[in-house]
This record gives sequence, C-alpha cells and structure tokens, in this order.
Amino acid sequence: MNSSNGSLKVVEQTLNQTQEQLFLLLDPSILTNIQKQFQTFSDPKVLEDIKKQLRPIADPHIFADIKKNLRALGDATTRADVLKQLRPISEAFEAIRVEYLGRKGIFAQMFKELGQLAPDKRAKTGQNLNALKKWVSNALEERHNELKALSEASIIAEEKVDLTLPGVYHSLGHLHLLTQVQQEIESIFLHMGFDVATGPEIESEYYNFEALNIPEDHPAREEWDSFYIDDSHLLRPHTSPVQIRVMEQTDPPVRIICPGRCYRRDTQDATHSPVFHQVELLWVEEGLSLANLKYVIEYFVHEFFGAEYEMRLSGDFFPFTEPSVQVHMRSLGSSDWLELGGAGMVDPAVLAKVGYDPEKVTGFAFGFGIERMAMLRYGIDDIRTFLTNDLRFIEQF
Ligand code: 2NL
Repeated sequence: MNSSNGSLKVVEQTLNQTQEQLFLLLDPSILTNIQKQFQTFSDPKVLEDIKKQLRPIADPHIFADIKKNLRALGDATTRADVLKQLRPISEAFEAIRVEYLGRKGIFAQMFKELGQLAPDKRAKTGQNLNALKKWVSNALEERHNELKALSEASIIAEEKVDLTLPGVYHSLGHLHLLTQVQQEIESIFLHMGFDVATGPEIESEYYNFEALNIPEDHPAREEWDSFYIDDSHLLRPHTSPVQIRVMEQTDPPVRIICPGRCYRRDTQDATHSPVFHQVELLWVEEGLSLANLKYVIEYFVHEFFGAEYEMRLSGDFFPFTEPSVQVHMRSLGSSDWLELGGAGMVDPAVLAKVGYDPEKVTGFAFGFGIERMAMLRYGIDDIRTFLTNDLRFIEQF
C-alpha cells in the first residue's frame, strides 16, 4: 500500500466519523433531552453540558483534519473524488439547522415555553437560551463556511491546470509537392496574363481525339488510348479537351493554362505512371508565331528553374500542332539536354473544328508533365514516389 492510499483511508474514515457524529445530533432522544433540561437553563453547568453534547458542530478540527489529509492525497482526481463525499455532511448540517433553529425547531419550542416559567426564572433562562441559540447558530455557520471552502478546493482540484507541463503538439500538414509545384506554375502564368481552366477527367473520344485531329483509324491514337469507361468515354490522357471546350465557348483571343490529372495505359516504371499531371498552355490570337511560343517557354523556364537554364526547340510531330517541337533545357554548365515536353503551333484543322478562322488567328500550345518538372527541379529519380505516400518523402517538401 503506498502513502497515497494510506491517506485516502484516513480521509474516508474522518468523513465517516464526522457524518456519524452529526447524525447522532438528529436523534429524537437527544433533542427531547435538551428540551427537558430547559427548566434548568438558568444553571450554567447545564449549558456547558449541552454544548459538550453538541460538540461535533462546534469542533473546528473536523474540517482542518479533513483538509490536512486531503492535501496528503497526491492525485488531484482522487482528491476531487473524496471531496464529493462532503455532500452527505453538508446535508446533515442542514438537517441539524432545521431541527434546532428552524421555525418548528427545538429552540422555537423552548422560547414558546418561556412564558410558562416563573417570572424570577424567566429572565435568566431567556438570556441563556438566547446565548445557546447564538452559539449553535454561530457554530453551524462556521462549519458551513469551512465546508464551502473545501468544496471550492474540490472544484479547484478538478480544474487545476499545470502550466509547467509541456504543451500538446499537433504537427501541421502541408500541401503535397505536386500541388505546390502546380500552384507555382499557375502563379507564373497568371502573372503573364493567362487564366487557369479546368474540366472533367472523364471525357468523350471526340474531345480527346477527333477535335485534336486524331481520327479513329490513325495509329497515333494508340499512344493516347487510356482507360475506357464505355464505348466512347475514357479517362483523359491529356488536358487538351479542356482547351477545346474553352475555345468552343470563347472567341479569340484565348490565353489559358490547363493543369490537371491525366491517365495513360502505361506500365509503371521510374519514369511512367498510369496517373500523372499535366499542364497545357494555349494562346490563340492574331499574329502569333513560333517566336512567341519560344519566348513564353523560355520565360517560364527561367522563372521556374532559374536564370542559369537555357532551352532549345527541335522538330517533332503531333497531330494537333504544325509545326511541332520538342522542348529541352539544360543548366549552363551541363552538356545533357533534359526533355520538358512538346509544343507547337495549333494545327489549322483544330482551330477550324472549334469554329475559329485559321486565316485570321494563329495559336500555339504546349504540354508539360508536372511530375517531370518536379523531378528535374528536386532531383527525384522515380515518378512512383509521388503516389506511394511515404512520409519520409512527403515531409521533405
Ligand atoms: C506532350 C505534348 C502537347 C499540345 C500538347 C495542344 C492542345 C490543343 C491544341 C494543340 Cl487544344 N495542342 N496541346 C500541343 C503540343 C504538345 O503535349 O508530350 N506533353 C507531355
């Protein structure tokens, strides 16, 4: 048994004893006994004897002892629990107050009987009766105040906050690296005057292929065939459908970027993932040329990767651009070119399909992989790390 348990026993014993003694004072025999002695109240000895019998309500040590023993209980919860047992004691005091001092209490009855006493005894008895009543009333009030103080201590014990304890830390989450990179790309183009457009990930073959000048029998479809939902809908393999939809609904000039999730039926390896993110750009207006395309990409490369990077365009083929180019970049000291993505002047057939006049407006577009840009900037060598949710990876950014 530890010392705290020992103290607990002592407090509980004191409380029980106090309670028992208080209940004795409510016993009808003691009440009638006091009333009987009324005839002899003029005798100071009798008064002292009655006070002795009423000692439990006048003993200032009861609560002092309870308090002292409570303090020895180390645990605030145990202390609060014990203090709950003060309720019966408080109820006993109230019952005593009613029985002794209440309207029908023994003092009220004794004062009534005062008139029947012989005149010579009446004055002295009345005086003593008053003094005794005052004594009982004072004693009860004092005990009541001490009880209240103990109850307040119990509330304090329950509500006590230890300000010296270390706080509870909740680690803050943050945006995934891909989201951070996407938002930074959006910010760069927003500053250049482009809008950000988004659209559905489940798209029709029309918006994925036909509108982009990729006919049904064209071998190029294979490259973009992804996951079909039904006969004519599939998870978009690029964000180009968003650009088609914007062009259908907007007259030129159009300046937008379309970032978002894309799907391809690739077997995953360090550089391929069936789910990835792309940002495409589209600018359609009168008088645009490949020179404008080169400037926009170069500006972006310098903003995103740094001024120490150079870029280059080289010939390629896409069904939806003519001419089409590949975009590479490298840091000034390096000999290796790194591929960023593809670009080109929007094919006149694509412009005509959305109702634009290819004789009047020209446009350019590019498509870059967001994972690829993040991998180049942060030296990440496996595209799969973006989706495996390993906190050791995620928390680095
Ligand atoms: C790549 C190549 C490219 C486009 C995307 C485009 C969109 C419309 C019209 C014309 Cl609506 N072009 N987008 C153009 C050239 C290349 O992406 O391999 N990206 C990862």
